[in-house]
Amino acid sequence: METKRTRTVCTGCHQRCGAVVYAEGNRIVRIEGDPDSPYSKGAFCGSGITQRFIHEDAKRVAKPLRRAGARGEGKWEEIGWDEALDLLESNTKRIREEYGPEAIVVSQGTSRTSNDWGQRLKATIGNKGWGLSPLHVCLIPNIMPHALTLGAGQMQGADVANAKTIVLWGISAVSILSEIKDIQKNRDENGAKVIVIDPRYSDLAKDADLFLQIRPGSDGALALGLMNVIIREKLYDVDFIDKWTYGFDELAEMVSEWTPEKTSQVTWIPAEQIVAAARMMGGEKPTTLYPMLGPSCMHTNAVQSGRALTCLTGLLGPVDVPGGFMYIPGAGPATNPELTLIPPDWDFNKPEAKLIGSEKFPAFAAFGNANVPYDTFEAVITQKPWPIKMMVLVANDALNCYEAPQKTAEALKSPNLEFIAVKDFYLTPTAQLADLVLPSSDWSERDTIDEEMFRGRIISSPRAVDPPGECWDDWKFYLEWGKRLDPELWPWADEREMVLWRIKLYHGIDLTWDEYVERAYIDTPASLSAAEFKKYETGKLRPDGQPGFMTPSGRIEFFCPTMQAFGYEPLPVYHEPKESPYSTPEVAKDYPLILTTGFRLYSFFHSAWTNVPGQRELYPHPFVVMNPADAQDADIVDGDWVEISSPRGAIMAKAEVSREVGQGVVALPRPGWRSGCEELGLPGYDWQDVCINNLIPGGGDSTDPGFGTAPMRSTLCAIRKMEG
Ligand SMILES: Nc1nc2c(c(=O)[nH]1)N[C@H]1C(S)=C(S)[C@@H](COP(=O)(O)OP(=O)(O)OC[C@H]3O[C@@H](n4cnc5c(=O)[nH]c(N)nc54)[C@H](O)[C@@H]3O)O[C@H]1N2
Ligand SMILES: Nc1nc2c(c(=O)[nH]1)N[C@H]1C(S)=C(S)[C@@H](COP(=O)(O)OP(=O)(O)OC[C@H]3O[C@@H](n4cnc5c(=O)[nH]c(N)nc54)[C@H](O)[C@@H]3O)O[C@H]1N2
Ligand code: SF4
Ligand SMILES: [Mo]
Repeated sequence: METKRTRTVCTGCHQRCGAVVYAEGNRIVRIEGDPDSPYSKGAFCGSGITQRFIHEDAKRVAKPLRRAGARGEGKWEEIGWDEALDLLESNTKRIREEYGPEAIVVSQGTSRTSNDWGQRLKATIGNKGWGLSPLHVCLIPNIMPHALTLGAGQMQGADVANAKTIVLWGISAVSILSEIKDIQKNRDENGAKVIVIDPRYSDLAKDADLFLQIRPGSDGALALGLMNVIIREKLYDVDFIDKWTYGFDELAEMVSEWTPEKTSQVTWIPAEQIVAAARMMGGEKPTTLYPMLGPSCMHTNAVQSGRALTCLTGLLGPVDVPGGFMYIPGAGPATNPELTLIPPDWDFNKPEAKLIGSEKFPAFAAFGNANVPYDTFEAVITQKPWPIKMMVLVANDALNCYEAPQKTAEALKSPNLEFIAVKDFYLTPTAQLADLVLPSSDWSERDTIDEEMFRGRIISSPRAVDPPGECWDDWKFYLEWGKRLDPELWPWADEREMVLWRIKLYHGIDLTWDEYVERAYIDTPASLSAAEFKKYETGKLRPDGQPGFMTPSGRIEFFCPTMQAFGYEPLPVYHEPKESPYSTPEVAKDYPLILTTGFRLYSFFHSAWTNVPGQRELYPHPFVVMNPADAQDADIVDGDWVEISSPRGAIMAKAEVSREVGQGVVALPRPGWRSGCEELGLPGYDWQDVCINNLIPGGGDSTDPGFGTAPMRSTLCAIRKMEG
């Protein structure tokens, strides 16, 4: 049989590695990394390669399923897409008519390839923004400080290939696999230094020149302590600070109390390491900070920690130079108003915008443009501030995703929800509670386009094989649902037309489908502008063409008046996590260990793929990493089943006893091991028994004050050995 070769893109995670897929008929026979990809340069991981299994898996949902018994009973009837769309259309129209569009909440998990089409669909219903999404914990608390302090539309700006000092701050090797080659090359050829800041001695730490093992949730304090040394030792560029920053004197005064000794007490990092790190960052420049979820996304002090880190970037300036923090105009999340149908001046904080939680968490409404998750599930139960009657969850296993899943479950089981639809690959715990389950196609099976948020380059993504059964990709799903609601807003015949229309709209580039496929990696004005530097001098960062940054003062704002509008201090003040040995010693008596949850593994993407043998074999069981001293205290040895409890609840996992975490700190990885893997004879687990979010508080005062960020990476827990 003839072998067909297709060059496309793996969207198995946010790396977007270039893929070459070989197929015989509709069967994938081989997958390789594409050496021509400007990002991944041929790299490819085991998780991406198991696409072959996912494509063939007979257990995938391959046809729309309508609930046949009671909700959650597990009885289903296969139906066609026409009937499925009839159900969606009639429920959308009825509920919108009776209760208003805000009674319909459409959710979406982490960034996929259809984010902006999802927004268009929501706007077609009458709701603007993201609907529901884990944006309160996933990177947006980090993007907001980048916007406010540095005036940057995007978060990722670390030029690791050219920096002299690279600071990998709460980021894991898993999420930057495709950039590791650049870092290694830079070290080998240019002698670049690498600093890793993490509570875990991670794979990146193993290769670092300096590893700072930080107490979870104290990153803001570390940034202040580093700035203390940098300012005291004058390791900054005086001209740059004078000309391009705002509030330096106030910042300098504030950090003066953050001596290495005080910082050491708060962060648990030895004072001499803090001094050494500050000297390395301030000495061998350009220095580039590469923060991800660790420091400033999943803590009650998330936004202010993010502010402290971005102030450090400003202090270490100049920025927008090779090897520093780069500005990529137009590379932010897809927000073109013509596509999303959200007017550019739309105010998500006004009451008419109808976002649940916007009054309480004004910063989240402004930057997340979405309903606050916990408050939304509560609103389903109470039907206040307004009734919520319908949920459509696309690529979002809500029960495994959001904090306090007990609340999510109560909401999804509530009779108040008159209609629930879930679009996924499998009958996930969330899908099992639905009225309608819609089958989905994966990256090798769809004709769409990469839409990763941060890079600005077009990466074409044609299908290598046809999807099984009646699986539709999310683009087609939004198109067909949209057509039923307002065909004028959805005039395209298919996904290919949508792809080409979008490229024209976003980048002004006219392509035929064949050109799109053939050209593969296409530069756009946005990606090319990344090669221009010091754009703040030439006026290219501001729409008014004036020199300066996109902040109200036109400067990098150490002192940020806008923060006050959201209820925060204008300087990056450090606040202790709301639950910690210092802020709640009474809780720490019963729950003495600091808990960080959710670090990524080489296998699995969030709760997906624990059924896939090629992925599951690396991590057969749920596990928890704990220090030998803590294990010994509790009479636990490596491999024991243990119970991890917090004031919210308890879950179980196998103890992995290791010095990877320091004494007093416990780390639980992200997956929920929800599906069994028959091929390996390994079980699946209920979310009630193993989902890490059972331990995390939701709602009330348990979150970041302006953002609603749940403390997934800094709370308290206890561990005991399980009987038998
Ligand atoms: N405690 C704790 N909780 C966390 C985190 C943490 O670190 N700690 N991380 C948080 C973060 S950053 C995020 S982004 C969220 C992510 O949360 P989610 O994005 O909700 O992740 P999943 O739970 O895997 O659910 C995604 C579902 O989408 C399906 N899927 C995958 N690709 C597609 C597709 O193309 N189309 C469709 N229709 N379905 C698809 C998968 O099978 C899976 O069931 O989790 C958050 N939750
Ligand atoms: N294989 C795989 N890849 C993924 C994902 C996945 O589920 N699986 N998820 C994707 C998504 S949605 C996201 S948002 C990204 C996340 O990407 P990353 O943020 O890079 O990944 P994580 O491993 O979640 O967290 C990074 C590091 O933060 C550390 N950390 C924990 N608590 C703290 C703390 O208090 N301070 C500091 N400084 N560090 C801390 C963890 O130990 C971990 O090493 O990954 C993406 N890539
Ligand atoms: S899953 Fe692996 S191959 Fe696919 S994009 Fe992510 S790192 Fe690349
Ligand atoms: Mo995320």
